[in-house]
Amino acid sequence: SASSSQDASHKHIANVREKKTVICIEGNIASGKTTCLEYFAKNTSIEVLPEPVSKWRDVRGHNPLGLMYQDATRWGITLQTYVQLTMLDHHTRPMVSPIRMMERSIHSAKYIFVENLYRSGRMPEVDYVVLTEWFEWIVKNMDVSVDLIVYLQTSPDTCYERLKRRCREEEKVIPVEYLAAIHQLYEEWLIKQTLFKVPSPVLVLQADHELQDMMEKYEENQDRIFSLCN
Ligand code: DCP
Repeated sequence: SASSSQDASHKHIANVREKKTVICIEGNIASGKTTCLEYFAKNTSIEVLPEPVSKWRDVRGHNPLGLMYQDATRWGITLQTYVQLTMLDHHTRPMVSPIRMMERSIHSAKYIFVENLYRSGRMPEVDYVVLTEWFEWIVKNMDVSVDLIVYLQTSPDTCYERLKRRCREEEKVIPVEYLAAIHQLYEEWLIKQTLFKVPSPVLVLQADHELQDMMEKYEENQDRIFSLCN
């Protein structure tokens, strides 16, 4: 009806007008993004949004993350459609503080994870195309802009060790080759910048160090991070 389409366009304008500074923490699986977010949640007053992985493991009693790791060809689009929705939700939420820090982004969901499923032959082209249409519509019509990407750069072997140590049930099937493929895509996207559009400046932090050293590194870089996104 006319009134509901008016409502929809009103929502769009509200979404686009809101001024916000958004920092995304990017990096491989088990690269230490959660620790980084915890540091900033504890030591600063910025808004911190962790990745909604608990939702991906339980949406009304279903576990699309687990299903994807069991049969990526069948369930990849199911998980990635839901990831895209939960990321859109994070990007468009009203700001409660002038600076927001997010774990990953709608951009890496598409450019890294969907791309990896497709390139490795585990996502049918029709699924890839439908997700791409959704993604492009969102980028065009919604504000999913980012002001700074902090890239936690690790070696796939480090991530593999951390992954085994944390022992998340769904992830037991992940081989080091999978982490190497994700790493390669991250490097092409954020370092070589040959893959897809990079939505913001990138700060690279070497993140192979132990937890305590990483905490110090975040402290050392805190001012730099905030000044880069002004
Ligand atoms: N995942 C996926 N597709 C996406 C995003 C994530 O398949 N678009 C998967 C990869 C992991 C799980 O979801 O198995 C959780 O994501 P992360 O690895 O980003 O979260 P972590 O908890 O591993 O991050 P970190 O260890 O860096 O804190």
